[in-house]
Amino acid sequence: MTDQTFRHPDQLRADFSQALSDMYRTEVPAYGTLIDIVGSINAEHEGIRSDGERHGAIRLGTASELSLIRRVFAVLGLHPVGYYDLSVAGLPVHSTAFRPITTEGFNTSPFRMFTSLLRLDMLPDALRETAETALAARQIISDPGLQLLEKAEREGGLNTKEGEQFVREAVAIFAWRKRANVDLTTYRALLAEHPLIADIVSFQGPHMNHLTPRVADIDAAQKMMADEGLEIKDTIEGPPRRNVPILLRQTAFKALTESVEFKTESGWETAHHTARFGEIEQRGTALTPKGRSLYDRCLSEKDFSDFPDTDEELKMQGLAYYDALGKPLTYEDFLPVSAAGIFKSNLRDTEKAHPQTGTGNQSAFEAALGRPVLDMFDLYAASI
Ligand code: OOG
Ligand code: NI
Repeated sequence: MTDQTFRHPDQLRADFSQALSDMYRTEVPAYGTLIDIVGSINAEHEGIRSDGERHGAIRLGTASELSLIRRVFAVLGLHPVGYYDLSVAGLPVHSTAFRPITTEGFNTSPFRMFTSLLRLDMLPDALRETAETALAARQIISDPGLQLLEKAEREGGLNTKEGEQFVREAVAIFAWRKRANVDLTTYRALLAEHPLIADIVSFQGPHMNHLTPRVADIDAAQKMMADEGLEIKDTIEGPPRRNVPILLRQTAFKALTESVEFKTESGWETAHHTARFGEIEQRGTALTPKGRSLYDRCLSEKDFSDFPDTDEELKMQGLAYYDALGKPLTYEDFLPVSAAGIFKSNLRDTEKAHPQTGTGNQSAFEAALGRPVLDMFDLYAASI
């Protein structure tokens, strides 16, 4: 007899988040150090939702990869929220954040995945063809993974055993693969155009770029990271330290240099790639559209003295969301300017070589995704 009870998507996501963390810990040992630091700080604070709260970041190459990942994530109760245009910062990607959209979902497993898609339209013609050929040659999900995905879609869920297999196959999509998908000359040409392009196009799959535990006090964590000898970014992205934390503050340690094998006519040759790192985040109160425009203005003027810093004022001026009991809502999303800073902290000096910026194309992103992204403000407003 087979088990016909479906494992809940929130539970599958909890399994997925834990398995990704276990994998990343073996792939990027400094991430283990980060987990230990964050664990010791969070143990002294109340109100952090769960020990296991974290987000990941992945970068996809094609529209069909994005639509496939949207389907895989739907089985895990992860839904696309928001459109992030990184081209304004000169980066050839645009993104969304896959995340839970209900309070129960966040309580069971507060996992998010910042998901970027390469803007092939921003590449010069010759390189675009090279990239398209390399990307067309890869299949990022295994055959058993695809069969389970189709079964979940057909039947409306997966039982415990199928769920376990599906989580294994889903995690495998984001594993590091040492062997490149292109030869060294092609890799170097992609790298010369933009390191982000090389990172997305050159490999057999979309390896996870970083995994980010949520910490209760990011300033304390930053200091402990430095004490542990991790090479960290010099600035914390987002708002300054305040009495009432708002939105999101983030910092990262510098990317590792990893060896990669490139195919030659007679075998394999080794070279190095630098892309994967660890990040920490501290989350504060979600802002209303009015609060968000004030934040954006303060950020561009680099002056937060006008931003109220008590719950009473934030509430009275309609700048932040509070629930019926008066408790602040946590910001569950990301910030485009901070995201650009996180991307760039690991792209060394490429800005000078690539000053050209682009414009967003949300409709192309949504066409690739296969559905519109959800509006974060609608979700916050609906949950109070
Ligand atoms: C994503 C960078 C953005 C964040 O936390 O804002 C990001 C990437 O590097 O792929 O993860
Ligand atoms: Ni991140």
